[in-house]
Amino acid sequence: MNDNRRKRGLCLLALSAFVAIGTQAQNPIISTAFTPDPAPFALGDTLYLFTDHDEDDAQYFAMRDWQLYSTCDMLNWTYRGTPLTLAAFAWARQDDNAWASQAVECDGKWYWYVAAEDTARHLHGIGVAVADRPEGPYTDPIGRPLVPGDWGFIDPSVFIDDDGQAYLFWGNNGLWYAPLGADMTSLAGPITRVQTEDSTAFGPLVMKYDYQLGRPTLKTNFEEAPWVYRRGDTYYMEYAAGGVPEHWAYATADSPHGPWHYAGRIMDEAPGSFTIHGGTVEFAGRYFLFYHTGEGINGSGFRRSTCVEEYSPTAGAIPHVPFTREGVRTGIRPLNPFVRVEAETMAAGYGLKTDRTADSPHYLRRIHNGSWLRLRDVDFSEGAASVTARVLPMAGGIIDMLVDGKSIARIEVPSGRNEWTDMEAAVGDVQGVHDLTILFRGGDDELMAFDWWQLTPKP
Ligand code: FUB
Repeated sequence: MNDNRRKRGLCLLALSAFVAIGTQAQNPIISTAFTPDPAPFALGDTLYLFTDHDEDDAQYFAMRDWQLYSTCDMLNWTYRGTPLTLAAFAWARQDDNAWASQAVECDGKWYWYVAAEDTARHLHGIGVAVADRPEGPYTDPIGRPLVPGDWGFIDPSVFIDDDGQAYLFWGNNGLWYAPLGADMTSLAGPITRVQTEDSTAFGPLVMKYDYQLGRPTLKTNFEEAPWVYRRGDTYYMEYAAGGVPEHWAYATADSPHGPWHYAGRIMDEAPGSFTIHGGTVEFAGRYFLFYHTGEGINGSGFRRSTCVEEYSPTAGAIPHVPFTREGVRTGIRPLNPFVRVEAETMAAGYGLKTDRTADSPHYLRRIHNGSWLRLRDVDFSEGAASVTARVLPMAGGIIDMLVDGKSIARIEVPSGRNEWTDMEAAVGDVQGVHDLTILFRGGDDELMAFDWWQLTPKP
């Protein structure tokens, strides 16, 4: 293929992604990496999103580390690094088994519970890593699995009750729980197996293949991925149900010890993915349900992406929540561009990757001709005089900032300096709240890396 045809092909691909994703489209909410098994945690005005990580070329479960994102507005998401890898767990098999996780803050410390393969048992068990900040650094304080490997010991969900007692739930085709010690890194009581082969507790039994028995058998509707929380006096357990492909269901109880009562289906089978995993979080007085699908660009059942929907419970009941492209329609607050905005903050994007480190600064990389990102609800206020962007020039190119399809600023990045540089450009007339698209243009090679940008207000 000659150069012009290839360039035209690339531009058409970028344009079709732009059109397909649409102006308001939110889902999937992360486009720079695959982000299965989302586990949100709200603290103050920030919602942290802990996710697993499917490799870009995964053909089966290929998961080596865990990632962190955050938002203050529910529209724009910032990559906060890859703070935890299998290397933190000396007892774990160091290949592709960094499975589902959940993190919580408790008394100023962050506890991240993960499933990884216990080398002593050749089965997944559950580990815990601790940090002073959500971004880490995380260390394994006990140097062994908190829950040693066994059949079905995956998908930890941590829950702290109103009286301060924390519990760890987990399980695949079986559900177990145990109280956690005050240190959050020990078990404070025996492991209890919950009776899940009960249709009033977790929904009608279904035919599934039993790997231990080696044949299909009538089994629990509870598949995996418990997600436990309390609202008022009611305890909720959301979970992946029905065998594969999974749908999302829930049960309620009057106590964390049960008995659980099946309460219904929340979501249908996830498009493009035989698994579904996530959970509800309350943030800024609103309810958001996170889950994953295989619908990201180049997505599949092993390359899954986080999505989110908003819903309103009715008298404590969770409604059936449909999958949408739009996701969250109304943000919590507009984005302030007059303070430094990380380049890795976006509502949607195409043709971009982030670094894969725990240590900031984080930045956007693999920027090519036609790569773009979009921010929602940017508050230009009374207008901006100029924009500063910190970039690492490579082949060089243009950063074009567009509002309502019109260019408001054009930052020309020269080629070849290969050191972080602050570039400036004038900003045209724009006031009030608008979506902002940042489009990168240039030649065939990698154009630059991009760290942050910031507007200066009109004097
Ligand atoms: O991501 C690996 C596994 O797939 C999780 O542990 C399950 O919940 C399913 O999402």
